[in-house]
Amino acid sequence: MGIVNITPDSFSDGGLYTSTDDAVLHAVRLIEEGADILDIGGESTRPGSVPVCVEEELRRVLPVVQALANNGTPISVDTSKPEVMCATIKAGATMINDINALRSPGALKIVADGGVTVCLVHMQGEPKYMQSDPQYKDVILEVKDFLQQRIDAVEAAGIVRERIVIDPGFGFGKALKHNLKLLRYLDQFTDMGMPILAGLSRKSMLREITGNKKGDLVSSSVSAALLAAINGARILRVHDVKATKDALKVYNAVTS
Ligand code: 8Y7
Repeated sequence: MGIVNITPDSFSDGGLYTSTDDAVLHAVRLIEEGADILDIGGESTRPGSVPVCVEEELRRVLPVVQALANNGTPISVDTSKPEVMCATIKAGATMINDINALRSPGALKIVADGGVTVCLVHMQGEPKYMQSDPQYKDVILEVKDFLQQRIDAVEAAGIVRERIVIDPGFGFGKALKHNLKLLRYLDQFTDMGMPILAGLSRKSMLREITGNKKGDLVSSSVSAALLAAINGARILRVHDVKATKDALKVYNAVTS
């Protein structure tokens, strides 16, 4: 799964490219690099980030989904807002990637009625404060319990099992030790019976481990993605599609 982040327009008048053009060009490049799914997002959910309103998120995301939908590569939309889910599903998105796990009022029904896939992500707290002091007694058990509760709610709303993906939510209200434990024991999520998605790409835990700066996290991201795959992840949410595919080719060659 290749990440397409849409940033605010840096220049909406007179610039060569708008954020829409930039995002579409980037998406096409990720497809060429071998992405099987694109994850399109218009609101930063990084730790400490501040939410944007529905209108602004739609203004960023919808034209990009419209440009890319129905071209053969499935489109996932990274959003927690029911209005954004509804509009992008109508425009052809086939997956909703929700770090809030469809807890926003109305979200369950929109995804059920749309017949699309959902990725349920675990998060402790909310993006603004989630990294201040995350606490767990048993991180694996607590994340599994939360995901099982959300699976139950999602199934009760009429979303079939075949359309549910689970994600422990690396970095979402987790200290380094929690992230490491989740990655090490990721295979303990396989008995929940749903495909596991892992998002580790360029996350701050990799900065903590390597001591590297933001611009120097490709090798550590690929390593983490490969470990996640070995431990049972079926979908890898990454910025560096080509590098990650190369690592997976080596893994597949050795194991097949
Ligand atoms: C994840 C994610 C982000 C993740 C899923 C970042 C939107 C933060 N991380 N979605 N989104 N899983 N499913 O650093 O780990 O990319 S945003």
